[in-house]
Amino acid sequence: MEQTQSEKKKVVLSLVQPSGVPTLGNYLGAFKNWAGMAKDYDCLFGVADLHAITVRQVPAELRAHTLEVFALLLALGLDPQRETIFVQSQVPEHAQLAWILNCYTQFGEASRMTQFKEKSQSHADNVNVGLFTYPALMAADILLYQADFVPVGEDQKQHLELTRNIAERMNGVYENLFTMPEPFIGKAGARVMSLTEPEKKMSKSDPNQKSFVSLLDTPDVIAKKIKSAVTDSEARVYFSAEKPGVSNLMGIYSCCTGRSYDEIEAEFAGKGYGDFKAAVAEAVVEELRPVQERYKKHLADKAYLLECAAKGAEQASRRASKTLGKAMKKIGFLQL
Ligand code: ATP
Ligand code: LTN
Repeated sequence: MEQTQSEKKKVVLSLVQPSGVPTLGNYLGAFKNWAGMAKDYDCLFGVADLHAITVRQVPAELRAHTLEVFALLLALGLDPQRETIFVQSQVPEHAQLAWILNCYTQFGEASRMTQFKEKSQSHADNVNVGLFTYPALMAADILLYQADFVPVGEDQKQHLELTRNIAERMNGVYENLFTMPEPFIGKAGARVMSLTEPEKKMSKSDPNQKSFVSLLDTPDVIAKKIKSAVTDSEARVYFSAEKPGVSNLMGIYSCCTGRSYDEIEAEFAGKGYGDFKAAVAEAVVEELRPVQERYKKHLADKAYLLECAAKGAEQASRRASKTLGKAMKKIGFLQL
């Protein structure tokens, strides 16, 4: 009975790049939803290390960040006994299906990806082909597991749309190959902006440390970063497109406390940015405290992390190989 029920559960999948220590943006935009979905869905979560090398990485740092992000996934409350938690490079089917999907992705549609355009500018010295075909690898991540829902921040919506186009195109040729995935973008925290340039999204690979709150920052550092966040000269707390800095801090405060923008405006009526920023900092510290405590515990136990990663890779590969085999057969590759 249990078995049949779990088989019927909808499949949820999402990955995060080990391109640095995850930020408050990753947490509010994605991770916070992940832990909540684990109970009701058949969930797979992964560390997208293949994606991370589209930008030059220092080998020792890539290895360390991969383990750190893995530990963070466990710290969110995800359970490796229940969810499949894996490292992308350990599951070769991802790279294999990605090649196939590359051949069903049009040059024009890949050229329209905002992330490609942005990263080509921010890494102008290394505009590699991997950066360009990044969305085909992401589509492979998703389609391999026949995912129904993909919880991501708003910045990934365009990649999801491309994934759907590829799936639809291939299903048109090879009936019933892939499940059509839906993005799952939580309202709160869908786009947390940089603290220093609030027109840009908060990003863990931003070279300016002050632009993001890392999930591992101490309470002191969090308070300092929020205190120095860019605001404006009109010292009044209200939400407006003309006040991106203050509006971003209100969004963060709202996510951490559950209060609406109206309630926040009322709370800080007649008060300046000093009081407001102190309250935001405290709310962020409290929000992250339990995750940080569990994270430190997990990171101290490398043997356990490696054991979980090995188990996750095996489970993921078993599932992924079914879809890959089906695709290879339908496309016409020789069957042995
Ligand atoms: P990088 O800085 O290396 O590009 P990233 O932090 O932007 O990395 P990922 O690590 O791949 O990107 O993101 C993991 C998840 O966090 C994704 O679902 C993404 O949509 C979400 N996310 C990333 N940045 C933000 C943000 N500023 N606000 C909300 N969600 C975000
Ligand atoms: N591209 C995503 C990370 C990512 C992902 C995925 C998210 C890689 N593969 C599959 C969801 C599903 C990013 O940069 N945020």
